[in-house]
Amino acid sequence: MVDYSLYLVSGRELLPEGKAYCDFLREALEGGVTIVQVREKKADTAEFLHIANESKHLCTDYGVPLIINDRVDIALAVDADGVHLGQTDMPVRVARSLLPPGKIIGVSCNSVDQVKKAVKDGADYVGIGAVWATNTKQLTSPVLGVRAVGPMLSALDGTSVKAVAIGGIKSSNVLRTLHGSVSTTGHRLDGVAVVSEIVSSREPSESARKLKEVYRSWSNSTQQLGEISPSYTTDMIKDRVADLLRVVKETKPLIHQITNIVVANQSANATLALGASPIMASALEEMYDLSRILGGLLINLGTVTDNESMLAAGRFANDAKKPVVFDPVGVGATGFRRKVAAELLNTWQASVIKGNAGELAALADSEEVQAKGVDSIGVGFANPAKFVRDLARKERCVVALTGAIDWVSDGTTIVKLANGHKLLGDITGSGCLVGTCIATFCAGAWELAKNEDGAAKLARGDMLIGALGGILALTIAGERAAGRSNVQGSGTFLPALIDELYNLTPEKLKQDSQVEIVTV
Ligand code: 3NM
Ligand code: MG
Repeated sequence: MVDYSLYLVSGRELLPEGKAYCDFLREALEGGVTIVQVREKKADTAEFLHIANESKHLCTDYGVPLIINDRVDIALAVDADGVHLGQTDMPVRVARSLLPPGKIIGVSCNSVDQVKKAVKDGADYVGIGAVWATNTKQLTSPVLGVRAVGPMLSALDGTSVKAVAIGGIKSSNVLRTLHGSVSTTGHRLDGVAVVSEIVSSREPSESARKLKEVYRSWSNSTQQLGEISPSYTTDMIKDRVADLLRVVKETKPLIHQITNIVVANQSANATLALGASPIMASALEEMYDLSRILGGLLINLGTVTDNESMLAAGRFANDAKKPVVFDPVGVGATGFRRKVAAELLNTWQASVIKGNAGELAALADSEEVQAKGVDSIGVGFANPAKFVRDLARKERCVVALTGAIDWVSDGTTIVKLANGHKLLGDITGSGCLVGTCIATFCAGAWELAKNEDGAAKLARGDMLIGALGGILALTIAGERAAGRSNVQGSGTFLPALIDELYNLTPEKLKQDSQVEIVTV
């Protein structure tokens, strides 16, 4: 059994000045690298052979397999454990026929078709990349993004072919990479491959150790989203949602919102009404500081002018294991919004994605529901329960589909919520207010879990309950506001809605909520 978990690819040109190759490799092995590939793009044959020999001795000392990039002759000459082949290198079948039995063959893949072909050709593992942008290699194919890895892993279902991701993987994004790179069938990566993060480090053993530690805690974690999740009952959901409102009122978490000009004021008021504290900040320079103190982050795509801040805020929030709620307002409306949303979701891991049918259909590349601007057209999905469950599995987070009926799933549990009132559709930004309320309840969930070990998680806390709580709070407040005798229409409804959020109690929330757990 080969351990692919921390796959080091060499790149001598990246060594820090004065660092000898053999010292570097020994330190990296000491730090826990589990497999080594010697990649020499500029060396002539004699030099390549020399480096391969030195590497072979060191790897043998540590019991770590040695792979040679591209050159089957060098692999044979040093009795390496295998070769790694690019798409334009020697075909797998030819390499297999030249190598002794039992040698490892890996193939670089940039698409599902390439993975399928590698499997058919008899590869032992695939290197999936480039997952992130990198300066280490002149890329010949587009950067994949984390979200493209899952479908490639699906192509390995039912085979024994292993997979590592490569390209721009650092200690700062390795958990995001591992968490995001899972197929909807639950197929995960077997490891991560890195060049610069270890090679250009002054302390390669420390860099390796850090990466390995993240991999270890992630692979040991049992609470993977969509795999094993707590089994909920409707009473449990109602109790936990009520608890979150209590926690929000007690702890007054800071809710950082990068949102649009249309709803900023009412979103800030809704946050305050729930007992939390809003900050509507969007300057790039303050994103880091805010990530240290916030309880929840909301990123709302309503007016896209702050993409750099949105990227940074989400990364910092992931790093601090805080909830990130993404509201892809009008994402189907323009190519630009689609592009920004994809970039955001490839960079950080959302904890909750909430949207209407048109928005979520656009995110999921589904033709089933169309949108006009920020509004959905038509009756919605034929099977909304299955839709949210599948999108949650794909995006590796909780998905909330809002409408007359709201559907929420973490990829395992699917919950149907029936609260709400028509007047919510008659004011602007009620969907955005749902996002605000979800971020606020998720902050409550984070608060409850902040001292738990979250080594393998992108956000601490039960984000399913956070999402349910946010939706229930707004829809129940909407019902209560609409029932007030002084509410004449949408104009008087909005302040009444804020009042009802202000007066909402854990008891009212529990009493009014219409929650149903469904299966597909
Ligand atoms: N292969 P770093 S990306 C060697 O996409 C290599 O197949 C890639 O280096 C591929 O960890 C890459 O420094 C370079 O970004 C990875
Ligand atoms: Mg090659």
